[in-house]
Amino acid sequence: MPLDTSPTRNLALELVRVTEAAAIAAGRFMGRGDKIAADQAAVDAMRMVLNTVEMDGIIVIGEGEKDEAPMLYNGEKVGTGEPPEMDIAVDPIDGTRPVAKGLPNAIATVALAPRGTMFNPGPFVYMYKIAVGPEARSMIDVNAPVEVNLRRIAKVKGKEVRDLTVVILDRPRHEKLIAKVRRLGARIRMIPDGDVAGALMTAWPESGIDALLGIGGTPEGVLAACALRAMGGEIQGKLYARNEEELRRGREMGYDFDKVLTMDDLVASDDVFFAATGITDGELLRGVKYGGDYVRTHSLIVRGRTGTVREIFARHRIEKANAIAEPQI
Ligand code: VTB
Repeated sequence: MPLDTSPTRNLALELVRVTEAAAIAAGRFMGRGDKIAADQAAVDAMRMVLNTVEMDGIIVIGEGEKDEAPMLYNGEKVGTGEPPEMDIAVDPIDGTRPVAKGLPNAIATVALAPRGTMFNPGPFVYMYKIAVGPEARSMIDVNAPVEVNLRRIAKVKGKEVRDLTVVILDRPRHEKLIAKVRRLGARIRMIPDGDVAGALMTAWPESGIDALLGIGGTPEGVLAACALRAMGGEIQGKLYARNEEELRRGREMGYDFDKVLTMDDLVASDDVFFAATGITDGELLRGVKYGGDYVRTHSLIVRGRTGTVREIFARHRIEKANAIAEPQI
């Protein structure tokens, strides 16, 4: 094996430059009310830096179809073309609306895993999700009633259900779920977007978040699985069809909407790398900050094989940051 394919190389250390670039590019658009422009800037910056990473990468999870957003395309080749052969999942901005409005918890994310190991959701954009941190790993079941999951999570954490805090995307489709969680007495942190960050918070003790529940994007599910695999947490998913037509199409294409997607289904390797950089301030990461002659970023990077979680605070020279991100205002 040539040295650069050896498992001792921590690609996450290189990936952080990719998410930093995307965050710096997107950060300029905070509160400017234009989520498409923010996304475009993040996508361009991400592509530029991804192409400098020594790897033979293929985008498997490109995110963007659902929202008709600018995107890195599924099947797009990135990297220098040298080994190792990797699958890539990207979400240049998880939380484009929060960026456009200057709301919390928008992040730029990328994950890598060996070729062929990432779940390919095809055109199916939604899945049920339940995610927890390391303490509650293997206590969850996406098919079980919410009360069963919450009781098990509370028990293993030595708490009451009312001491739990659950992240749920603020969507009309979650009305019943929200009502149930309220009846059970747990606290809810409703988020406008950004369920990758929501899932990661469960594995981040300072966040105070115990679980993520509800239906969110499939790309975000795979990204969260890559990160949680490395951080020792767990996510389970199940594809969600919006209508009969989608269900029929899925079946024709060989997708099983009843199948529980375990961590191994979502990413079938421990050799996974994940990086995220904050765009706007949140529980997990600080957002991009501008000084007179520098830009500051805050990132987290994780590697599955060793489980090392690193936080990286960086100062970038303003000229360099501007070269990455000159918004077309
Ligand atoms: C979530 C969220 C994303 O998509 O996965 C969500 O994390 C699910 O879809 O930031 P809807 O928005 O259609 O409910 C995003 O909001 C991105 O679109």
